[in-house]
This record gives sequence, C-alpha cells and structure tokens, in this order.
Amino acid sequence: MPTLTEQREQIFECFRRWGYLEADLDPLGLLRLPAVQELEGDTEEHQAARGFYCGTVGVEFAHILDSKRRQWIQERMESAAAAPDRARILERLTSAELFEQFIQARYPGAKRFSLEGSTAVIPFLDQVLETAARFGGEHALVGMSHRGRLNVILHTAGRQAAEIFAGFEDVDPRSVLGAGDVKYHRGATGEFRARNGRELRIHLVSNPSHLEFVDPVVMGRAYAKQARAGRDGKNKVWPVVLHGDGAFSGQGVLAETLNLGGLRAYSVGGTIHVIVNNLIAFTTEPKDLQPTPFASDVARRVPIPIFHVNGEDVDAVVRVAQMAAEYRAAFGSDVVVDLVGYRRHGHSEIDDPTITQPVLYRHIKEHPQLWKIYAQRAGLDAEPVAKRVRESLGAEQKEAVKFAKIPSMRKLPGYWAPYFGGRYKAECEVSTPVRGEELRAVGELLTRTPAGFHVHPKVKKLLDQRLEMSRGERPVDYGMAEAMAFATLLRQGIPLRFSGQDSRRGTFNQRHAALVDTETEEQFVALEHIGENGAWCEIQNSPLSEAAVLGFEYGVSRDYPEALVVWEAQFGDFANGAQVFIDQFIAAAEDKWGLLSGLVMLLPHGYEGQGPEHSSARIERFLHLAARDNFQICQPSDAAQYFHLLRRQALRKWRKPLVLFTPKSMLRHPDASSPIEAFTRAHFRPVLRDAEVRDAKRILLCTGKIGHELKAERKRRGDTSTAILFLDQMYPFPEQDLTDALAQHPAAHEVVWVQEEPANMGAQFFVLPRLERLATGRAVRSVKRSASATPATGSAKAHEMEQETLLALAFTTGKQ
Ligand SMILES: Cc1ncc(C[n+]2csc(CCOP(=O)(O)OP(=O)(O)O)c2C)c(N)n1
Repeated sequence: MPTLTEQREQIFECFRRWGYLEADLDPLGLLRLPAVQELEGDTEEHQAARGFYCGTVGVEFAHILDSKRRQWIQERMESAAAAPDRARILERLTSAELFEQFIQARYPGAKRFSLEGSTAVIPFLDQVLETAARFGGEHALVGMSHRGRLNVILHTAGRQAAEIFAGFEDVDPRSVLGAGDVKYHRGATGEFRARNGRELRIHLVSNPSHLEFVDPVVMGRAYAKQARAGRDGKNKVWPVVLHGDGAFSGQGVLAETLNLGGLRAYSVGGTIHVIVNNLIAFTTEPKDLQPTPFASDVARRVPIPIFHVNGEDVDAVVRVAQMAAEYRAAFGSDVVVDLVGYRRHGHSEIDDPTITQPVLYRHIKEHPQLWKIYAQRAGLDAEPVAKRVRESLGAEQKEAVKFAKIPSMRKLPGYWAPYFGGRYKAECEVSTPVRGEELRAVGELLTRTPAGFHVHPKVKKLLDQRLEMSRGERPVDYGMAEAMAFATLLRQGIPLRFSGQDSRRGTFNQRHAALVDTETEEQFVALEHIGENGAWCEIQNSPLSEAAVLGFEYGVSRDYPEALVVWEAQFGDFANGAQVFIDQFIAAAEDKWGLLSGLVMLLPHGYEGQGPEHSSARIERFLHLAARDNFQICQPSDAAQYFHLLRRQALRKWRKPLVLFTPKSMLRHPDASSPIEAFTRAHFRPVLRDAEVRDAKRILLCTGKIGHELKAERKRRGDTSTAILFLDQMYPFPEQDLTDALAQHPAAHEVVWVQEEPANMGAQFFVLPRLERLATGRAVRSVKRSASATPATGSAKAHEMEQETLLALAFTTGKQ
C-alpha cells in the first residue's frame, strides 16, 4: 500500500503531466481538449493539484529530462503568485485596445492587423522586459509578423503614435517608388523604461511577409550582440519572438530554429517564444492546421517548457511572463508561451470573417472588450484612463500630418557608421595582397599543432604541403588560399564566423580547419589562436538545416559588420532550401529596409557527373535577383582569386552580400592552384585574361571549371588561335574589364559564351545581351547543354558524353 504522501505524489504527478489538458485556457471555449482519465477524482489532493495545474495557466514540462528544471517549474506552479500592479496593467490594456479602435475609426479600410482579442500581449511583453531588466538586460531583439505589430511598436518599442499614423497618411510616396516596405513589416528601434530605472533598447526586427522566417534572424542578431557585449552577453541581450498559431505549427523553419536554440554553436541563452494564439489562421481553423489541439506541440520535441495561459486572465498572463523570463535567466533555455485569445476582426480589417465563421463572429461581436473586463474584475474605473488615451491619440494624429516623410522609426547602432551600401564606385576598392613574410608566418601558425597532439597521417601530409605552399615551394591550392585569407584577416583584427554542414573538415576533405587527435578525438583549430586585437574565430559544423542556419548567419552579419560572416552549403544545390532568406532578406533588405549585410555564401558548384542535385548552385537564380548592386555574384577560377575575394569582402567598407560559387573537383587541381606571387602582388580581377594566346581569332568566355577544361582541350588540340577568358565576377557586371579584355584580341571574329548548364539555366541569359552590346562587330554565340527541366543528368557516362560535346562545340567556328 502506498503511504499517504506517496499517494499525494502520484496524484500530483498526474496533474504535472496532464493537468494542462483540463486547464481553463480559452476565453471563448473553442479549444477541444481530450478528457484525461488519470485526472479523474475529487479527493483533497485532486483539488489541490487541480488548483495549481488546471486554472488559467497550464504547463507542459514532463518531457524535460533535466530534473532540476522540472523541479524549478513545479515549485513555481505550486506556489501562490504575487499580486500584480493592476492599475498599470489596466492602463496598458486600455491604451492597446483604444489605439486599435482609433485607427479603425480614423483610417477605415486600412490594414493594421489588429491585436484585439489578444491585447494581453502588451502587459506580457512589459513583464518579460521588466524581468529582463532585473537580470541585467540591456537589449531586446523582438521578432514578429503582422498581428499587433503596430501596437508593439507603440507600446513596447516606445515609438510615438504620430510616427505610426504618418504611415497611414502615406506622406511622400515618391521617395520610395519601387522600393520600401509596408508599415507592418518595417523594423523599429526604441527604448523601454523598466520600473527599476533601467532602459532596454528594443530592436523590432524588419520582417518579410513570409511567416516565421524572421525567427533565426532574430537569434543570429542576438548572438552577434551578445558576442559584442562580452562575458555577460546572454543576460544583456534578450531575444523575444511572437508567432501566430497557424504559422507556429505549419512553418518548418520554426522547428529548425527551435533546434538551433539548444546547440552550443548557435545558443543565445534562450529565446522567449510567444504564440499569439487566436485559434484561427486567416480563415482556417485549428483542426485543419495541426493534428493536435495545440499549435505549440511542435515545440515538445525539444526540452523546453511550454506554458499555456488564458489570454483573458491578464494577471495570469503577467505571472507566466515572469516565470518564462526567470526560467530563461536561470537555465539559458528557450521557453514557449501559448497565449490563448481570439481575433476580434477579420484576418485584416478589409476581410469579413462572417463569411467563413458566421457563428463564431456573432459570438465575438457580443464579447466584451478586454480592458473593460479587466477593470471590472480588478474593481478599477477605466473611464479616466480611456479619456486620457483618446485625447492623447487625437493629439498625436494632428502631429502625424506634419511629417514631410514617413519617419524611419529606427536608428542603426554606431558600429554601422563606417560602412556604406548603394551603387558600386571606385572608392569601394581596397588593397588585398599580403607580404611574403606574413604569408610564411601564417603558414607556420596554420600548420602547428599543440605538443603531444596526434595528427592523422593524411592530414599531417597535407599540413606539410601547406607549409611548403606558404613558402612558395609549391603552388597554393584553394584550401590553403582560404586558410591564408582567414588567417591574415584575423591578424588584421577581423573576426570570423563560419558555419555550414561538415564545414570544420570540409565536405570535400579540403578545409581541415579543425584537426582531430587520433588518440583522444580532441580537436584543435589553429585559426582560433591567431586573431589579434580581440578578433575571435568560430568555425562550426551546422545542423542539417539550410534555412534556419542561413537565416541565423545573416542575422549575425547584421550586427557584426566588422566580422567576416560565412555560410557554406554542403553543395550549392541545397541552398534553395533557404530560398526565402535569399529572396526576402539577402537580395532585398537594402531595397526594402535600407539594411546592409556583408554575408558570404559559399556554394559548391560545377558539373561533375554527380546527378541533378550535386551539380548546380543555380547561378541563374542569383543573377535574376541582381539589381541596383544589391549583391556580388562571383566564381573565382583559381586559388588566388578566392583569397583576394575573401579579403576584399572583409576589408571593403562597401557592405554587400557575396554569393560565391566554389569548386569541388578543382579544389586541389593544379590548374586552379596559384603561385605565391599571386597572393603577394595581385588583386582580385573580375575578368581573367588569357596569358597564353595573343591576337586570337576566336574568344571563349566562361566562368568556373569549364574554363579549365576548355584550356586542357585547347592544349590537346594544339590550338593557338582561341583565347579563353574567365568571368570571375558576374555581378556587378564588370563591363569595362570585359571590354578591355575583348579589345586585346581585335582580330577575333566571334565571342562564344560557354557554360556547363542547360540553355535555360546558368549565366547565359544574363551575359549574352551584355556581350552583344560590348562585342561590337563580332558574332556572339553560346555553347551550352540543351534546355532541361533538371540541372544535370543522373548518369556519369551521359555526363561525360555531354561534356565532350560541349568542348567540341566550343572549338567549332560558327557561321560567319
Ligand atoms: C510563409 C507564408 N505563407 C502564407 C502567408 C499568407 N498568410 C499571411 S497571414 C496568414 C495567416 C496567419 O495565421 P496565424 O499564424 O495564425 O497568425 P494570425 O494572423 O492569426 O495572427 C497567412 C496564411 C504568409 N504570409 N507567409
């Protein structure tokens, strides 16, 4: 027979595990929760446990393996909550709700994505920030989509209502013709003043329409700010992300982001995730959004607590906010809060919800507003507050029309001051060669291992070769060129952050940034020990994610412009798993939001008979996105070109993303290696001229590996009249360099663009019209694979045949 204490424990354990399923979480009674047999019973113990776990707060924490964390939550849940400052909460709720109603009345038909039905979010955020301030918080990075964003800009980021109203007035549209973004996507910065007197700087992150994709960007930005803040960074910088319930359960990038949260290389000491759960997504109801009642279920796969709270019990909401923030502070862990409310209007204000949910919306129409419910429950008079709020909003609107332009509502941090964007100009250029002694010195540093370290024999051989390369005793290959670029930059005080799948070794066994002791499996990263002036270095193996990891590194680049931030795809073909980040952030952020990034994307590319998904990084897609010098698209054709490109990227103050197609089989190929002089003297050249053929009759223009194959074919044929030029920078298009390179061969009657990609892919569509313009008086042709629905064949033999045909066609003169 179990003792009484044991019986009590058993009952409590059931409620700790399942109690949330009987909790009173839903203001409108829409959630359909299963009955749980284990919770049946009406003893004193049942009642006590029910009081803790089945009120307006429910919690899921049985899936957390660490008993200390479970114990922490249990103690909080099983003790009484402190009384909140109800007058203050009423003030905030009233202000939040009347702000929405004011816009509704003054700008009828304008989209604002009202927060009404879930306005408890505002006191929730207040409490999170108050708690953060208690733990030394100085910055909060806030990510969110459309719902309630304007309300958060006003109440949390502390902007003026007049600035927001100016957006509705849409003053000065000419200034943003073809660019800019809608008001509920733009970022904002401001101050939140906590009651302990501390000010938190709020950074509401610019957000595309694509739901949830901002999540890893918030984390990356927080990571960078924490790195900047130093030892106590995680307490100083707090990431907070608000989600819609439909998006939370539906968008895979959220699951990828939650995974990052628990990984050492990506940890930000915990993100507070809030689901603004209005139990509807546009017109779709929960039963069609996820197979379980709770949108939050996707978060249960990671060991983090999930609090559910009834959004109409605002005192409980505030209590949960405090628990969530304190849990983050105690364990450096993510927390999910599922704030259950409803949506008072349609998806936007121009949408009529009575078409799809007529009964529900009849019911909602009758449902009282939260500020009134709260005042009544708290025994407070809301009218004086409401009067004040209305008067103040009216005055702000009068201010709004005075703005000559829509205000930016954002101030960039000082560390962006030295950097600039805009169009390319000659002043962007920098010097990238490095003296021979310095290369020899970094060669020593890069090939040294700690005393007693057991190096794998194959790696030892490579290190010996690298030492020789640095001394000019053998040509330098890509792997060493990259290591020398990183090392020389680190010694110039430039930090390095690099992540990608298997990047520490390198997918093609080419990098060996991390050496592994053959006896102990301990790792040694030489690059981590050579930075000067505090330049840190991180080279990380990423989880098997493209989207969230690229988003994260993009975020890091946004708050560490001084660092070289690199993301590497395993093969460039997989980068399209992160396409939204490329389209919505990397290509577009400067145009939409005036925000810059120097992120480097390394995309292994080249046709080597490895099938449709290991051949193409889709050069064409990047070129399609290229406009107004929004980024740089390059394919270095030898090791020195790669070295100079990386150094140029870090040293320039012109901050533009760099899309860099990298080789695979060519990584160690002698033709793509470079003599040491190419590192000590030369610069990156957008167009590589032909040093072997003068006064050619024909010119082949290409980019990447095919150029080396063309050269080998030319040699085989004993051809001395065909020049081969490499276009190492495709965008911004190096018009002058190409004109000059073509002019070297006045007798050439035709210029042939040669690419490995099929006719509907590759750079052809982009290069040919430009070439037509530049190659005055000469015939312009192209050689490519036939148009195809996939980038490459699955047969290695078919690949060989195709490649031979390409080479043969390239050396066949066209009709004149
Ligand atoms: C990736 C993506 N797919 C589709 C949409 C179109 N869309 C905009 S809002 C919305 C519904 C969002 O519902 P939910 O996440 O529950 O947030 P709510 O609007 O209810 O606050 C949809 C489908 C989008 N913005 N992003």
